Amino acid sequence: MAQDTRSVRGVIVEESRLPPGQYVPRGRPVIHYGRVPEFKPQSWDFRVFGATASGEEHCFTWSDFELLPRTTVIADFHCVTKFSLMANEWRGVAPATIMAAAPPDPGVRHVMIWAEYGYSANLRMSDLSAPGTLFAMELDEKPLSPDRGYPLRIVVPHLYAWKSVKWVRGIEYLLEDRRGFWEERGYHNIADPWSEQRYSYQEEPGEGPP
Ligand SMILES: Nc1nc2c(c(=O)[nH]1)N[C@H]1C(S)=C(S)[C@@H](COP(=O)(O)O)O[C@H]1N2
Ligand SMILES: [Mo]
Repeated sequence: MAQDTRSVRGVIVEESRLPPGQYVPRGRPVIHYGRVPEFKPQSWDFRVFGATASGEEHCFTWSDFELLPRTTVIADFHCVTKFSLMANEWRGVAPATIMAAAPPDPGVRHVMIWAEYGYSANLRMSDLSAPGTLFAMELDEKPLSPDRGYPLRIVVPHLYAWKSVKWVRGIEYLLEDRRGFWEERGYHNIADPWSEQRYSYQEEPGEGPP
């Protein structure tokens, strides 16, 4: 069963509970595939492309992005390898802010989140607009460290953490669902930790692209 989400003086607080099969490790593991990319503020951009309402691509520079209003989310997150990181305080830009600046075509039900080096994860539009989902620039009142995704990562705390893409560079609006990096390599298309949607062989009809 999914957890409750509350809003306390403008801060989104996800109910803290351990999903089935998860444990709280000692320390705070960092994991990713490949190397930590270098941040180059001059050439960094955030592209919103694919099925936009206007048909045009929208591009934010780092100085545009830094000026967007920020909100705070306090939430746990759950890696499919079974560790969970509890009570993270993320601060950054709500997906709704990006979608207002660069709206999707009304037919868009899915998105691909793109990162440096071509890492990607697909999300349903409903997961992107869930109250706990955030484009985070800060963790626990400090800028993200390079290995946690500096300067920008998405956090999707209600799904397994491979969907919480670090070093994000854009959103692609999709008219048809498509699998991202791990979803193509045997992981579940939806990835709900509360029902242990770990692997693609567990998918029910309708939970993944045909
Ligand atoms: N760009 C990118 N983002 C990524 C990954 C990755 O390999 N590349 N790994 C994911 C996985 S599997 C997990 S568990 C979390 C880990 O986040 P953390 O290092 O902050 O604990 O990042 C996710 N985001
Ligand atoms: Mo993970």
